[in-house]
Amino acid sequence: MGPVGRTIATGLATAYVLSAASCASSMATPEHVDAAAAKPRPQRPSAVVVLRDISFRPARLAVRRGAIVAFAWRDGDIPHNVTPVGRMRFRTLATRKVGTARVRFARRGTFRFVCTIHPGMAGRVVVGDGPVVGDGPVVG
Ligand SMILES: [Cu+2]
Repeated sequence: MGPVGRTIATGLATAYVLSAASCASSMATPEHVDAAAAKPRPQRPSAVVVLRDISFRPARLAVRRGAIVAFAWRDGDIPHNVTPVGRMRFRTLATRKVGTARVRFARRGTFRFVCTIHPGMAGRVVVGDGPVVGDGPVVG
């Protein structure tokens, strides 16, 4: 696993920690985690969506307004893109096989997206202000 892979693995672990903390206690804030990490990374993602097995994992994700979501391509030789559909849009992430791309969600609402190459490969990010919105754990 190279440096990039390690970075993603760390991001994933952080996302799961934040997710678990949100369920267990409102005392555990993302600020505490960031302070412990002590890494100056302004674009640090709050959550990671992995593109693997011709699917977005997780396919549904709820985040707080302003959260940065990293999309990580991890499907070997199978290319994917992230193309917004519906009323709420964000920038299209072009077709690729490797790497990551970060998106900051500054507005509230449900952002739906698909991979235009693979029918049925779809996901959504629900952005809100409250402790729980949408139908997934809140992170970021
Ligand atoms: Cu695809």
